[in-house]
Amino acid sequence: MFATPPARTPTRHDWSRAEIQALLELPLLELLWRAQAVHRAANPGYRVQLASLLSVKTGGCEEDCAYCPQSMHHSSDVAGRPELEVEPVLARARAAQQAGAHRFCMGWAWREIRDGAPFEAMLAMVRGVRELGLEACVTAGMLSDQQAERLAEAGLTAYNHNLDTSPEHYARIISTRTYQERLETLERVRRAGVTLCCGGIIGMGEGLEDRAGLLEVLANLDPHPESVPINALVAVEGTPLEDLPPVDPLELVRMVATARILMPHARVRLSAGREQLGREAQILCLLAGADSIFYGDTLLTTGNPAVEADRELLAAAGVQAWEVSRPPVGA
Ligand code: SAM
Ligand code: DTB
Ligand code: SF4
Repeated sequence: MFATPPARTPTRHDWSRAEIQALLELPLLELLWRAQAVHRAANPGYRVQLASLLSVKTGGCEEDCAYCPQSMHHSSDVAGRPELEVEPVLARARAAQQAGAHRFCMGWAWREIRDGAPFEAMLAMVRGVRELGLEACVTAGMLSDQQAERLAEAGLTAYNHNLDTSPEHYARIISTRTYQERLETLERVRRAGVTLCCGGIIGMGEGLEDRAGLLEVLANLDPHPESVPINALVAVEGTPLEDLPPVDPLELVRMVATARILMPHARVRLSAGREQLGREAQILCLLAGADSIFYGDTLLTTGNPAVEADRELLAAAGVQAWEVSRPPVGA
């Protein structure tokens, strides 16, 4: 006799914006209670996944994303540094693994992936990260079907490509590529059989209806993205959004909780902006159903809490990280 597998929590792909906005506006404790109920049913044996980030190609990007310090359109354009080579990237992946990371995410400040030596290097990095036993994620802008297929062959676990905000607010944030192009990139990644990491940012001057609008597009993708990063804007000097006030931490908690209710089985990743959050607000995000964080003291170009601080955070919350099989030091 085979044991019956546990029933999956039903998932919907027909959410209306009004329904989502009503969730975002629930009394906070009611929202948290509902998110916890969904989370506990969908993700028994809750553990937090630690994902480390590395910027392989930094700065000088031709896109004009208003939040991004790597855009060449802004005075913040971070000091362009030479693109990292395969071996140093794999050394960083090994170090992240030693520190306890389970996923290694590599970023390129590109509008789209170009063929040639940098793409071959990207494929070698993906193969190397997978050989270590880590999940490998790449974020590098738009791609072709063929590039997506080659990344899949190299063993890529996930491709990160965010929708960032609602279709309506989007034009106020980015003019150099369309929402539709982003959706097409997501489709290509799906077709190639690579899992999707797709989320957005709050704190970019959007209204509640825009937050609901972003979640509406994400939750109505079928299947849902396997990973949903929820970022709070890191307002970097020199970007057009530099003067925006920080988001109220409880707004981030609401966003995480609503994402959890809408996408019960997705990994909801508490992403940029954690340095501005207190310990208690981060614990509320975990309670709301976040089951992953970026781990390591830098995101791509901006800061993130130190590894020790995150270990203390998880200990204070009484939450365990995923177990990682670590290769011997020096391997
Ligand atoms: N160039 C690629 C792209 O745009 O897809 C990959 C790198 S890009 C930096 C990855 C994501 O980081 C963006 O889509 C955005 O959601 C997030 N991001 C960038 N700057 C941010 C900021 N200042 N605050 C919060 N999130 C940010
Ligand atoms: C995501 O949604 N957030 C991460 C990851 N995916 C690539 C990036 C955050 C970047 C924050 C600004 C910076 O460090 O440059
Ligand atoms: Fe370029 Fe990505 Fe930054 Fe936009 S978010 S400017 S595409 S690196």
